Amino acid sequence: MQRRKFIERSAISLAGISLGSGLISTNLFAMTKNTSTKPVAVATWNFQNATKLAGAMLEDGASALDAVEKGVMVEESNLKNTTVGDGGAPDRDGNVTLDACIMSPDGNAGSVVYLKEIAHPVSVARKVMEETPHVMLAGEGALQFAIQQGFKRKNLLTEESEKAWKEWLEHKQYKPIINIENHDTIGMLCMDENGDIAGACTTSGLSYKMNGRVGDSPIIGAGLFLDNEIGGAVGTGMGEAIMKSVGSFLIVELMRQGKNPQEACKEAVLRTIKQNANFRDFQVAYVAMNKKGEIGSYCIHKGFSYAKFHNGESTNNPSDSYLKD
Ligand code: SD4
Repeated sequence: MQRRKFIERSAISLAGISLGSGLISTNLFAMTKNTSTKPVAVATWNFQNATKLAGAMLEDGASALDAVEKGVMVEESNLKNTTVGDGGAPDRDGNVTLDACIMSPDGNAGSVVYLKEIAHPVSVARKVMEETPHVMLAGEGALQFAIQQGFKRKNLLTEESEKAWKEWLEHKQYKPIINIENHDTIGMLCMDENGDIAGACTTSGLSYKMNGRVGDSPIIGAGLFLDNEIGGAVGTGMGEAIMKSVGSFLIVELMRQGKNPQEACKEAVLRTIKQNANFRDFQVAYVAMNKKGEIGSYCIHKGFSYAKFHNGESTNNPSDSYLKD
């Protein structure tokens, strides 16, 4: 029987057997309560549908890698999410181009950038990791590879996103600044029953970006990094700032040096603030998990939160921020 269910059922039956003695039953229940931090799933923003799915899979014994892939796919399929997967906002020329990456506990990684017409770029990234000698495939080559692997082409520009893009075209204001109210990139970290960590990150990037622009999300070390001996980190927000500080790699290295996930995320954000005089104009946010299953997060602007699923409970957790209002 799967471990958590076993613990719950044992606790219930033990409590039942000892009904005659309140004291004994309480003690037995306390002894059998599951206090382990594993398994656990966390994701950027309030993507609880994604963490619930991944968390339920983990509790049923799935590997961190399978759970993290399926978890982020929830948002890739969500047409209301206009910065991930199907329904993602196009670039300024009307092309929907997707970036995604995945990392497994053994340190292997796969990534796709500027991928068109494929609704689940994270799964193509996993195929790159598992079926090729490479880490990253781009554009037309990534699309050809996906088709060879059996993925189906699909028009990802929905009526709504086309309409919004056409409205944007009327003013054509291109500001390489993220509206801090409009972040939807999903980065997720999962720790399975064995304590192994996997991560994934997937996005359509900045809305109305320049054609050819690639952000941090598919860059190993920027939007995602993990070391199964230490922990993992994922980022969201202004990709350019995250890339310039190799934020997720930095956080994992800071955890290696002894910082907890919260301290490490804060240090990475402080570096970005130091590096960018215009830091008030954009958001950068990180979530990190260490090998103990402890979670931390930090961001520039108030308003970021992370979703977590642990021990049957789904929560949305507001992050501490540098700017308080
Ligand atoms: C990017 N980091 O492409 C992504 C954008 C993002 O929520 O996080 N949006 O720069």
